[in-house]
Amino acid sequence: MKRMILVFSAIILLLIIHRSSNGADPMPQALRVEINEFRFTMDRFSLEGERPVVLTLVNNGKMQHEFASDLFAGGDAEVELDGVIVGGKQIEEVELAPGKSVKVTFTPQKKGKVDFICDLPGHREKGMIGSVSVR
Ligand SMILES: [Cu+2]
Repeated sequence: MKRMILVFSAIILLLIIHRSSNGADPMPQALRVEINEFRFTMDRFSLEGERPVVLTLVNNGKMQHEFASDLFAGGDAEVELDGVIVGGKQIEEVELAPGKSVKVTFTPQKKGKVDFICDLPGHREKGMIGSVSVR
């Protein structure tokens, strides 16, 4: 009986190891980008393609800013603000009022370098540009 329990626990252990290593439910990549006048605090970063990303954007500035990018292209994205979640395809930009933060969940579809900018008039020219490299 003792032996059976031992074999049984070994099987359970193997199942657990197998589950955590087969990549069926990968841990999302968490990322936080703060925004102010006129920059993104993190303007260069890399992500793994085809693995979910939770991107938190925080507008610490005194003006409206946005995060516009092709990074979200080609897949589903979910935007969460104040407990409200809006999902959809073809999200191109997220605009934030001063003091607001938002969570964008998406999975990068294409590998390579993708830029992001604040597309409000004059903001990109003042330095609101960055790039992500998707591996
Ligand atoms: Cu801006």
